[in-house]
Amino acid sequence: DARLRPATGLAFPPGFRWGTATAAYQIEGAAAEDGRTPSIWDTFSRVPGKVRNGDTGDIAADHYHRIAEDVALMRDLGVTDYRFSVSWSRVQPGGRGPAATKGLDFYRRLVDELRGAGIRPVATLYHWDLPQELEDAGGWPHRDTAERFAEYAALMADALGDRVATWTTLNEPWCAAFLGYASGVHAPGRKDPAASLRAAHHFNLGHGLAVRALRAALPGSAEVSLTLNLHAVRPLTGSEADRDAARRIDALGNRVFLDPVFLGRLPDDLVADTAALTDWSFVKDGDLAAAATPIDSLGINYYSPTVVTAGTHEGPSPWPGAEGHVRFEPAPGPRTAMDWPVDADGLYELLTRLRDELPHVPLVITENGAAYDDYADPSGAVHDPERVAYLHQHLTAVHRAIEDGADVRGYFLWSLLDNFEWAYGYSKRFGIVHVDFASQRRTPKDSARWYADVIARGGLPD
Ligand code: GBH
Repeated sequence: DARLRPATGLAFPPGFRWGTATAAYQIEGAAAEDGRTPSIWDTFSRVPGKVRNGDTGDIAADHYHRIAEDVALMRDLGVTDYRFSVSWSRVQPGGRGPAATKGLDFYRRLVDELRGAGIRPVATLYHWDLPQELEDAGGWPHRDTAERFAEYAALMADALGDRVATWTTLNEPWCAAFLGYASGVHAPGRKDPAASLRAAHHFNLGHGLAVRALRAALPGSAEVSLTLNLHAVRPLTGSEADRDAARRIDALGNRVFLDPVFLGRLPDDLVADTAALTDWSFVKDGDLAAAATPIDSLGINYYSPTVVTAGTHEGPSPWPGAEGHVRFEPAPGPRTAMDWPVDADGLYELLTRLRDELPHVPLVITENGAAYDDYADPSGAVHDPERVAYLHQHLTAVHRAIEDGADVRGYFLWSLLDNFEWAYGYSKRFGIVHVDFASQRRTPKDSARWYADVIARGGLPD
């Protein structure tokens, strides 16, 4: 490796993967081009009041038409990897049946451009944009959606398996199940806690069936993963009641996915805590074995910790059954523009917990980053000092976890570009590259230069 090693500061292991991350609906635009049919986010973003300012992903960062420019930005950053997601309804309109050639061609061109720039493509199959037709047929609470997802995974492996070796099935099934079907702040906007638990199970099942499909279609060298937004849960005090509140949120936020996927079982306490909502009879023989099909690494998205105490919170909440038992406490300290607390210790806590609980599973930070209101000076340069500080703190926490034995293989910064921030529309900017959404002009921020320097050194400066 010809890279400079830091003379001082914190060096990361050789071969560490340095990346940026995006998602299809957040950047691509071209919502109705080349045969793409609507996803639940196209529908949801048109429901008045659901997305700030009535924003949609119709145009977004117009990435669909700007592959060369956006890959060139990444080449300048020096990233080794790029994590993107595939728009299901672009490659398989309606979510079933034959592939759309033009949709697949777009991803082939993207991947070829990346490989030409020496950047490893990391493809996520599902980043929340279910084809609307599948939602109309019942969505993720409906078992058939898991089967459709596995078919789509097979289709993608056939189409791109010759040039993509790293695959992620789902991004953050917690958000998709509980923000989508329980609190309703994300698409499809349903407020049905019992349905959200069915959705969570069908995500686990769909993930496992997709892993099997990918394994069947791909050469043995393929790496298959799952990305979870694990919650770094802390009880406010050491009291038994607060620790029980933390246990509940750990079950509903973490173990609802970790236990099926890594242990092939449902947490007993989760089943007990949700007994008033469901008897879990939709879990069929063999489902948990399918969910537990071995994977090669676990992706973790981390933004901030979750502090809880015994109490109550209002529904419709994304924590089915916990409303009468748990109160969420704002963590102290500084906040990002999302009003999320800045607390890198939470990332260290998560990584060392996984080191202890899943000692043989390699870990990858598949998202970390922050929204801030950056500002341009008269020369046009875009400054984002808070983002640089946030990234520095969190990479320091990753380094500390690695020193303490966590097997962390890579870090993907969220996000390459300012983009469609879901229910917040374009009002929140997570990019290290500024996007002027009127002109689509890209301007790397100070944080982009900082990240390029980190990558070039293979670690953090002092
Ligand atoms: C990710 O989700 C998504 O994968 C990505 O598409 C998105 O753009 C990015 O993050 C930024 O939002 O109430 O203060 O404890 C983030 C999932 C779940 C993270 C809720 C923050 C609550 C923070 N989010 N969580 S707080």
